[in-house]
Parts: sequence; C-alpha cells; structure tokens
Amino acid sequence: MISDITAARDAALADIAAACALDDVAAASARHAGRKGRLAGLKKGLGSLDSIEDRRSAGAAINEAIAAVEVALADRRTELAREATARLVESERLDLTEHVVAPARGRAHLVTQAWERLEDVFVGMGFRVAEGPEVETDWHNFEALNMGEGHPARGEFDTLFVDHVAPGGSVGSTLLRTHTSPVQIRTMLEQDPPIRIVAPGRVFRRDTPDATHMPVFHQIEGLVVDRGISMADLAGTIDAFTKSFFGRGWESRLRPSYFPFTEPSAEFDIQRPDGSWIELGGCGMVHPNVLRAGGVDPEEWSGFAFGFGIDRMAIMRHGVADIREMFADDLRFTEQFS
Ligand code: FA5
Repeated sequence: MISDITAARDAALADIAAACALDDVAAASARHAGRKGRLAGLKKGLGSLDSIEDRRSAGAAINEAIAAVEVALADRRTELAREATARLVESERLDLTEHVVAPARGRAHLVTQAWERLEDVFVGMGFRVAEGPEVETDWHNFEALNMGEGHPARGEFDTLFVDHVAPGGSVGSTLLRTHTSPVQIRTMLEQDPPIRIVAPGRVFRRDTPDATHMPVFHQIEGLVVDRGISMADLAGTIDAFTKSFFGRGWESRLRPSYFPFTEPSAEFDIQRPDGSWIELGGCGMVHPNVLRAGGVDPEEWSGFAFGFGIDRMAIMRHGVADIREMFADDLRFTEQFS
C-alpha cells in the first residue's frame, strides 16, 4: 500500500511539474487530487487493510501525499500565472530607446567662444556692449575716422564696396566694413561721454587667406571717452584684459605704430609663455578729429580706443597653428574645443 501511495504521489508531482498551462494544472488536479483521483481511490481502499496499524500509517501517508500534491498544484498555478503576466508585459512593452539615447551635443564655434568670453571679461571691467551694421557708409568707415577721400591709409584696408543707389537716384558710397572702428563714431553720435564700450563684430577685407588672415574675420573694438583719460589708462586696461582673457602666464606690450584715427598710436602684442610676441590689434588715444566727427569736444574730453582680432585671439589661446583650420568645418577639429 505505502509503495502505491508513494508512486501515486510521484506521478502526480511529475504531472504537475509538466503542466504548461493553467488548464493542464486543472486536469492534473482532477486526475490526482479530485474525488475521483488516484489518491482518493487509494484512500477508499484503506478499509481493506487488515490491521489498524497499517490503516493508520497508510492513512497518514495518503494525507501527506494529498497535502504535497495540493501544495505543488498551488505553486504551479502561481508560477504559470506569473509567467503569463510577464509574457503580457513583454508583448505590450513600448520601445522607447530612440527617445532615451541622448542626442549628440553641439558646441559653440571657437570664435563664438572667444567672442563671448571677451564680452564677459570687458563687461566685468565695466564696459557696455555696443554694435553697428556690417554694411557701412564710407563716411563712418573712413571719413569720420580721419581718413578723408584720397588718404593713403585707405589703401591698407582692401575694401569690398557695395553698389548702392539712394532713393533720389544718387549713388551712395557703401561698403562692407573693414574694421569695427565705425562703431566708435556711431556710439559717440548716440551717447554723450563718459563712454565705455566694446563692440565685437564681423568685418571684411579683400585679403587672401593664409595662416593669420581671412577675408571675413572678427574684431572687438573698445572705446573709452572721459575727462583726463591718458595713455596710462589704455596700457592698464590692456594689461588687465590680457591677464583675465589669457591667464597669468601672458604679458602684453605696446609698440609705437600709426593709425589715422589715433594719436599716438600703438600696436598691441602679447607674449606667449614660450617668449615669442604676436600682434593682436591696434590702439591709441582717440584723434581730436575723430572726437569732433562724433560730436565730442576734444578740449573737454579725451579717450582711448583699441581694435583686436578675435580670430587671432582664439588661435592664440588654443594653440591653433593656422587660422583657416577654424573655418574648414571639420568636426574632428571643432569637437576638440568644448
Ligand atoms: C584696425 O583694423 C584698426 N581699426 C584697429 C584699431 C582700432 C586701431 C582702434 C586703433 C584704435 P588692423 O588692420 O591692424 O587695425 O587690424 C586689427 C587686428 O585685426 C589685427 O591686429 C589682427 O589681429 C586682426 N586682423 C587684421 N586683418 C585680419 C585678417 N585678414 N584676418 C584675421 N585677422 C585680421
């Protein structure tokens, strides 16, 4: 009897383990645990056993077997229900990978980075940011800057002219600005001294591209007009600027030079940590004729001005050998500067 019970229990447990669906579990339950099941049949046969002892031990073994089968049935039902839920969840899963992957991040161009940093540095020194048009009049670009018609210095700016017919039919003299200096004039005409502005912007010259020249490049103009401004203020401002834009390891120097719109004039160089000097811009005390063109009385006010090449500052700051590399649109280059 005991061996029959053990065999019936093992067969029931094997059947239950093999059930692949809840229906299979129900069928196994009816076959083994139901009133018509194999174990129930064995239970009915208990009466045919002779001794009470045998009946008792066989009865206990059947009860244990039935309990084990019930537990196995319940466990298998739970397991199959869990698997069914997992399958359902998997089948209804939304693939959001496309939205999760972060898009590649762009970066500001090196010149934009330098431009923004320059603005930050000068705003930190008390300057306001001003701007002017890229298509300028001859008067703002040359004449008002003490370069009248026929002035030899005009030849140094390889100018691109823009045909312009004014409403009355007269031909105006219009050009792509060759430097940011016309913003000096526009600012003085708009605002009374004291003035303290920087004007970053794009400028144009018929220059052939090489390692330090582009036909389209960027400058930042500076203008300070106040009472008692001297060359010492200019030198101090440039030195403070150099230290904050480039860092402590860099020195600046002013070299005598000539610009028609400043007197005296100087060229501004900076020294790299390796000792070599590079020209970054021009500067000087604003010429009295320029102050007058801007409607400012040179007897009462004086000022200094400067104009630096932003592109050159960008290549200097990042150790780029050739200015043209910045405009080749090569991502392998651009991505090195974040
Ligand atoms: C001027 O343009 C003057 N307006 C600067 C100035 C302003 C002097 C105020 C005094 C007072 P210059 O032509 O030297 O000067 O140009 C100034 C700087 O622009 C140069 O030192 C250089 O850094 C940059 N630069 C000039 N030409 C190019 C070019 N083709 N490509 C890139 N940078 C250039």
